[in-house]
Amino acid sequence: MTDASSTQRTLVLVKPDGVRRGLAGEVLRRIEAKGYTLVAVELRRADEALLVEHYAEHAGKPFVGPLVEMMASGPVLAVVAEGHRVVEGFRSLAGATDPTLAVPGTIRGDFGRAWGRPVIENLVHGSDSPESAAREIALWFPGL
Ligand code: IDP
Ligand code: MG
Repeated sequence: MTDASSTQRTLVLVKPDGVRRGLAGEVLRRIEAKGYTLVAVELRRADEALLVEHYAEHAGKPFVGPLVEMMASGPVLAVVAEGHRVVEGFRSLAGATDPTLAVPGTIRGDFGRAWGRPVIENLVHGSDSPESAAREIALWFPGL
């Protein structure tokens, strides 16, 4: 199929814990090995305003302060990946939010664990719907 409906994009972030662990390349490798296309890749530091906007759905939750602080603690690898059903596909590659329970074979299941800190460190972010993806890509890559 070559119609526009077959093309979808998602925003992936290798979070600072993932970059610190040296897993940026591994995450890109898994996205490419699964067959998705990289559209944009940028290593950058996110400022607080961007992160608060990015996590707007979690505003008011007790972990949002520690989450924004953790996300600003070092560089993030921001990635736009493309392919039919890539939003669901990357969520499947990432695994469950809780890295203790994430299934081995997933990024979080293979490389993540609990550290007993106020925010769950789970290495990657992936948009949770096509609507979230459009909103998040516009935030992180306004030029795309
Ligand atoms: P997701 O990243 O799997 O989509 P969300 O529920 O959107 O999970 O939460 C965003 C991020 O906030 C998570 O990836 C994790 O880092 C953190 N987080 C989510 N729930 C909790 C919690 O209950 N305690 C601490 N941190 C959390
Ligand atoms: Mg989410």
